[in-house]
Amino acid sequence: MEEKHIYIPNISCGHCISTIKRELSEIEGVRAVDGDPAAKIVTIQWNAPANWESILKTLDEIGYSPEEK
Ligand SMILES: [Cu+2]
Repeated sequence: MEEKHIYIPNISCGHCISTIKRELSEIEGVRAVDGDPAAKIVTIQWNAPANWESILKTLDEIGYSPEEK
């Protein structure tokens, strides 16, 4: 299991977290997505076949790019 905590500046409320959860959960292998709207931090856990590149691509597509890549 891989895990990352990422800072996403575009997060402004719980709906943003819900959108990120919904979109990332569609990637096969993503196990858990959790976020804190106040801190703008999202925690993602995944196994293969998901990988960081596919997660990052989805985040970029939906407008929630992490600050550091
Ligand atoms: Cu929001």
